[in-house]
Amino acid sequence: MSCSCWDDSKKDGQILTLDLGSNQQVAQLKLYQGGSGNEWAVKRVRLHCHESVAFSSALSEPLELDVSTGVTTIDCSDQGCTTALDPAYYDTCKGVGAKLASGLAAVLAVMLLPILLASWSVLPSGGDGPLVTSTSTPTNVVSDSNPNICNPFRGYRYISIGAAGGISSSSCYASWDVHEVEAFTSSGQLTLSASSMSGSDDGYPPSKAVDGDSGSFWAGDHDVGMSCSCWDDSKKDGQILTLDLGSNQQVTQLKLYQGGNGNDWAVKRVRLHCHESVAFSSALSEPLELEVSTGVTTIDCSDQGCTADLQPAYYDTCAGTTSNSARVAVGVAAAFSGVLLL
Ligand SMILES: [Ca+2]
Repeated sequence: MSCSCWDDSKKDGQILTLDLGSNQQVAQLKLYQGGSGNEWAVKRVRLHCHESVAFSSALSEPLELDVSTGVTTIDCSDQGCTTALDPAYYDTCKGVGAKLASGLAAVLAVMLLPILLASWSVLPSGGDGPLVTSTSTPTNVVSDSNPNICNPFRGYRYISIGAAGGISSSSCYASWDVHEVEAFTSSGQLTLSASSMSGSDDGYPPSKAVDGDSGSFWAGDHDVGMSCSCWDDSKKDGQILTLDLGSNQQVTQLKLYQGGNGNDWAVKRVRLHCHESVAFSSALSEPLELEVSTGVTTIDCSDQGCTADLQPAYYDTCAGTTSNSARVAVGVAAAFSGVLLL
């Protein structure tokens, strides 16, 4: 975190998540750092609002604001957020104070509010309904400098795959199994390493998802509960696997292997997140959400967006029915990231 080796890819590289216990309308947040002269205080933070432990960049863009080395009081209302800094803003990297902080934060929040409202208005209303296609409307595209839908072809170091639909196992506390993930560029297959911020079942670490053996698998933490019997959309990204490509790579193809026909621990839908640091940075891109096969899902990406091929065809793990919507899923995924490239 030192200014001596800081670059912006480290934003969200250290991140603290607060659990409010339940959905709460927060009127004030107070952040206490070590105070004037403290060498471990940052000058700027990002606030992320989310409904599940893992980041959900579909829910909101982060609010980025300058903070005090001492106490920063962030007051929020339906008009946005403003800050009061005590002591005043101090540039921890340059060692100088400035007075721009509170005004800037207020402007930022007000500018972001219409964007947040636009995002919320197209969120699924709950349950496990059809894929939400309305998020492909260009309302989420703010400007060239702002995020759009994750497209691994654009070149990122990390791709996270989050569960976005339940598994057929009837036990609520059963977890998602990912047997293997492969990633390719125009030069060939990449060597991947994997981790999970949502935890793992003992004996089934994330490395099992990238070991070249489609028989071995990563099993997510059972505490999240992926079963259709207790699924709700707040669990999207509740189990998530992060792939490290080693360096920034333009991925042309991703292959996701689940346990196959009849496997009780396969999900019917996933979210892809593209990011530059291990912790999610929702400023980089919205997730690409798509239906997947219980077997092998091949996701091809180009500068036109991504399409998916499902072998076997899409099976609704919650309803227990196979449908022709595999083709729909392909179309939706294509439109989904294609429209947002405009
Ligand atoms: Ca494996």
